[in-house]
Amino acid sequence: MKEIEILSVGPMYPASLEAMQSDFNVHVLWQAKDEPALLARVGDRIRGIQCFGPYGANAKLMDALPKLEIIANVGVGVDAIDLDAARQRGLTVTNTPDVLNECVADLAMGLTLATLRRLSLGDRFVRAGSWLKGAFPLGYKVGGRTMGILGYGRIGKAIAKRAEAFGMHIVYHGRKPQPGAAHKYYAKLADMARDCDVLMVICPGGAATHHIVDAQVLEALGPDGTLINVARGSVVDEPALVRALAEGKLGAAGLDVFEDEPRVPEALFAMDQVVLQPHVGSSTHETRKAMGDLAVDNLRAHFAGKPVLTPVA
Ligand code: 8YV
Repeated sequence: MKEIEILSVGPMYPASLEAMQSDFNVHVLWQAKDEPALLARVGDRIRGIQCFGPYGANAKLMDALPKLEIIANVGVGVDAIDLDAARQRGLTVTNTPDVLNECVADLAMGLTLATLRRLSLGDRFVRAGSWLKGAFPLGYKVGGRTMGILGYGRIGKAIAKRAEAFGMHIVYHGRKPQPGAAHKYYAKLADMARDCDVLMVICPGGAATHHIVDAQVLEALGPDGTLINVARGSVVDEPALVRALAEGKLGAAGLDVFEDEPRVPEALFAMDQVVLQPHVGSSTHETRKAMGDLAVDNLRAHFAGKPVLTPVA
């Protein structure tokens, strides 16, 4: 397959990149000093793209690659890929579901614990020598609280399993109730927010979920409520979130994702009730390798004339 030319538009795990480079002729756009020059030079020979999360593919890029057949994303979320444009051009799009469920769910639970038990603040307290001057303020018990899961898919269920092991009670909201689900369904997000202590955001990003966690939902979650977002920043109205936290209308937040990454609203930096992470849900050696390898396997299958392993519907 060495004659097949692939464009790598975003970083991937080094061992997976090496595997892709050993099978294909890979042009690494994200390492190029002059991206337009690279595109102009190789664009009309590229048959596959490998993306990564926010490094997606828009219609303009697809137009610059007239022989493009497949877009293989490293990541489950495909909101940075223009799926309509891909469909119109008859392109195959793949992602990397399942292999990241456990690590994203671990981080979701970690943020829940860190926020309720104030772990980051406690760490800062000890380092600053403040313990010598007095006791650390109390946190909140995890067990017995209700977690409302927005997006009861594969990762949502992996989070539910962990939260239940910590003694939490689970409810969920999505477009429709899931047959045979073990947990109570809410048709309205604001109703679930009113009834839960921790709102866990783990639904896909994109137009359909843009700002569905708005000021009304945040106020329903309330001054004793905690928002955790490990999905996409676009799902939450970020200015409304900052306002609700500043005004005490929302209790606390644990955030791994933001609307304009890597830019994070500076107002959050001074808030002790907020735990911040740099979009690291899937960032472990094991999972990033599994994601990269799956993307490469999708490319291999496609160019061998076989069905791809994990197509995006
Ligand atoms: C990636 C993710 O870390 O799979 C996804 O959709 O959000 C993560 O696994 C992310 O895309 C990189 O920023």
